[in-house]
Amino acid sequence: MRVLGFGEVMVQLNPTSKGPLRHVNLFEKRVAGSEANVIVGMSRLGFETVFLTSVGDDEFGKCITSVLSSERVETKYIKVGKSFTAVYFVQRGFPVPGKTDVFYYRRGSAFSQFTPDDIAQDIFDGIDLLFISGITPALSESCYSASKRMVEVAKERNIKFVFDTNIRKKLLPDKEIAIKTLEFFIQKADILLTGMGDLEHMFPGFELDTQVKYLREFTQADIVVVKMGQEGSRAYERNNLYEVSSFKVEVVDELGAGDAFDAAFLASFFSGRAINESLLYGNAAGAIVVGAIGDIEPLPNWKELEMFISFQKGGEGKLLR
Ligand code: KDG
Repeated sequence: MRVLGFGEVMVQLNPTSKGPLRHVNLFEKRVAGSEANVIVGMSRLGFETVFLTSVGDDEFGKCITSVLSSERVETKYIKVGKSFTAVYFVQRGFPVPGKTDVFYYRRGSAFSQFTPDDIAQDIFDGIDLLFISGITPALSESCYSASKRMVEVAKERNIKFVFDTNIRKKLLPDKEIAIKTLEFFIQKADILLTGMGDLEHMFPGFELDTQVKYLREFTQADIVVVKMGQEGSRAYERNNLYEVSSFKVEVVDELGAGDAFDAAFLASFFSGRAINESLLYGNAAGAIVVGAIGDIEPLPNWKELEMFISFQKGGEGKLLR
């Protein structure tokens, strides 16, 4: 199965210490971006992957392309744009201990200028699945139009479309604008992924089941998956509800957990596993990724997922090495 992802990839500057950035002196440089994280995750789980983005004609752009290609992601469609490669800084453990904040330097970036005309038509050849998240259409008007065109072409070609609402409050602070920006994608998704924070942003103050009911009114998706962090995950089919609880682990870096979940859930589901088993693998991948720094680096392969799950199921006495 061949999977295509579309979105912005950034250089992440992640501090080596916690606290307000004004007092942080050392940062580690990594590559991250929600959609690319998912695609790398699926590549590690054995899927053929292709990524469409635009980077600047600069050192960070070269770094991004090289990281993706080292993960066996097809990078030949990556456009080198006229503007710069986006960067973001992470602030860890402040002002809410255990939580992470991000500061973007991405407005006007090479990717934010991506237009529908930048989509090579042959990129869809042989593709079975398109993955986009709510970050991409929120970046600029041209990114919105390009995302929409991607979905339209996918639909014309009977390619399955998976959408993660993935709301970033810094990009979509207003509830009405969030819904308006995401509506088309929510509607067209064959599988819709979301999280409790996203649902609360779109439908504040309602019970989870009611929020999902409202979301369902917008979508044709057969499955709506809700990531619930420490509480696990759920999948709503039209007439069935599945729930799998989370694994309890120490959180080192919460960034990228949702993307890891998506990658492992989708990889499991499209490899023919049952929905509840796919939720379990998604939860496991999320737990593995929060246990180490970086979005892409700790994404697990099948062997690592199995090893993690087996240890969690009381395998403490087992030898790891
Ligand atoms: O999913 C984790 C990402 O949020 C992050 O690392 C960067 O893609 C990103 C974004 O737009 O926030």
